Amino acid sequence: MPVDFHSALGLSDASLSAGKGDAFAVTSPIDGRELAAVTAHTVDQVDDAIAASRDAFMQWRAVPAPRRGELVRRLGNTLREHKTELGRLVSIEVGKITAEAEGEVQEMIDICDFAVGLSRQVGGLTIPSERPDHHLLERWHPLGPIGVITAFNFPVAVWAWNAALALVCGDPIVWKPSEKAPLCAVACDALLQSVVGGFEDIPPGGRLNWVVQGRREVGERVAASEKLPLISATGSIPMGKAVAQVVGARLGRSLLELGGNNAMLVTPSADLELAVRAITFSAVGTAGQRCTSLRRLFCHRSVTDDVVGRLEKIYGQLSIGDPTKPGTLVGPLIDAAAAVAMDAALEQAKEQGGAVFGGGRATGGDIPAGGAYVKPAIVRIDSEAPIVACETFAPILYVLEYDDLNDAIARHNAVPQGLSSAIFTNDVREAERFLSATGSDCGIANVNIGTSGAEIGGAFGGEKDTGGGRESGSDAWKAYMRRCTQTVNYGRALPLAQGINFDV
Ligand code: UN1
Repeated sequence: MPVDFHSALGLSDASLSAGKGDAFAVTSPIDGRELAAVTAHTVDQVDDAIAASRDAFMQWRAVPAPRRGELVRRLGNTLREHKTELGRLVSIEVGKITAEAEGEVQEMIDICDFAVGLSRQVGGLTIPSERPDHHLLERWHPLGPIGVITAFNFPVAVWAWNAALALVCGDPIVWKPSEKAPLCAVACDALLQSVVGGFEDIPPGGRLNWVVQGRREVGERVAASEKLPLISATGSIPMGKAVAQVVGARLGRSLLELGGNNAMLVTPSADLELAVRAITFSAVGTAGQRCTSLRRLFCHRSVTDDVVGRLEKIYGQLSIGDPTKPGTLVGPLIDAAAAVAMDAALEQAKEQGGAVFGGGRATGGDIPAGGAYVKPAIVRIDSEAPIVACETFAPILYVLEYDDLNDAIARHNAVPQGLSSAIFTNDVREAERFLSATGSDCGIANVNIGTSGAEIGGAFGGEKDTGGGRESGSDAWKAYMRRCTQTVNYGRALPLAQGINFDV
């Protein structure tokens, strides 16, 4: 067992080699060291998992929702107990700094708490009927097993957003994690299983979550299955388009969380001290590998030099290196290919007239060999430059100048993606313009905070190429249930709606 100290998280050899397909190596982005070998699941095994999830659904749907919430309460408690270990595994497997890795586990705990409360609130409306002695209402019923496809960058929280809601909504889960983060998936599954074990209302198979490991073909099998009425997928825009077509062709539901190209406006009245801190967290946090990472910064011409000057000073002092070391703010990119993609984007930016500060490899000092450590980059460039419309999953911040707020908002919205956005201003007119129907076209719009780091209480997701899905808080749970409109006649006559007369 290579990751010896994680036995508490269920990372046994048996759980890593449950698949009967090819083995693939899991390496740590910290230093390239091999952590474990994991075997992929065959498509037959995926089918078996889906069939088992369907059987579990037939039972779990009948368990009262507040009892289902009790299971999620226990999951939240075990996550509290294992926050440090699971956070450490997140750091080791995907390279997040400790604070962010533990923050990700906290996000799991938060969504569990939210879902527990929800388990007593997944009710529907009672609607006035136009007919006498009739009762018109809507009820929300469990939907079926849910297929969840996740990305490497939030290897535990995104599963939890889906799983906590799905479980209280009465739906088991079939989870295809990123092949770059299979260990996190095994650990989450084992933690859930540890509470499922002692739970009284569990279906006979003793399971509510199935992890299917592997590459694209495993995800494709999950997406194509008619037994999974909802596919919740997080990842790239091309992946989402492929999933949407497969799921749409079988008239399934998809909940897509795809790329972002998030922007912030800094206006003349902004508190620049606050703005610069928010920009730094959003642009270089998670080494720029959040779908909510800040990528475009629209500065009013009167403040651009000041903002850029402050940022360059901070960027010059960022502690880059081993994410598990206290004090590190920027860990490695997920792999060497991500660093090459960053280099390529910066090259294109230069060709398109950009002036680049930073970029390139971070080496020397305590920076571990074998990882893809990069220096975050700031690029002053014209907002019309084609590279600005592309999401590169790396810490590149394009700084774009504006004179007129309405023009800045138009340029802000002129990209294919529509996830997260922010404005820094102390002018209520500017803030309200940005938040209004004629302002930001994103799923998330903030005032005086950055684009990343959303709380779980609001619905999370975005418009346009971001995919339109909403996960986690608010009424996102509705995607995981089916709505049933019901009319009950408790009278002795049979009045028809719309006053239709149909005497026989
Ligand atoms: C993601 O990058 O896929 O708002 C999710 C945030 C986090 C979630 C990001 N709560 O940055």
